Amino acid sequence: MPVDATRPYDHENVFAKILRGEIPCDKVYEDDHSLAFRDINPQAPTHILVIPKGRYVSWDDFSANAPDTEIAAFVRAVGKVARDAGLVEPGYRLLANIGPDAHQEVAHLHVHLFAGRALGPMLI
Ligand code: DGP
Repeated sequence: MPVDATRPYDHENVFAKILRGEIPCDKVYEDDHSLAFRDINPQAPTHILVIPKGRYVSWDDFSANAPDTEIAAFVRAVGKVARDAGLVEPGYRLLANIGPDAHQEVAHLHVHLFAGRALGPMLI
């Protein structure tokens, strides 16, 4: 069920449980502010989710409320995950679903990183 990204943070969302270690994940990267792990239902040969460790529901919440250090760290983490996975060439796609119209299913901000095949034009 898509989430209402304007609601307060739900501490029982699945990524909050992953961050607390209550649910396992296939981790590919972690630093003080960010965590990256493989999507449980991959839509491409490489499908990684990158999340800030802070409790943010949406891009709006994150960009308005996160300290600059967390925002910078998250942007750098996404870039590092792509670089370390060798994806800069031939390329990759980043996507963030925010709110019900975009079918955001998990109420913790996450960026999808898709790669590993020619992805074709983006269809929305
Ligand atoms: P979105 O529609 O952007 O909110 O996508 C949420 C993604 O989260 C979806 O691609 C599946 C993934 N996902 C949901 N539950 C889990 C989980 O428990 N573990 C992992 N690794 N991914 C999950």
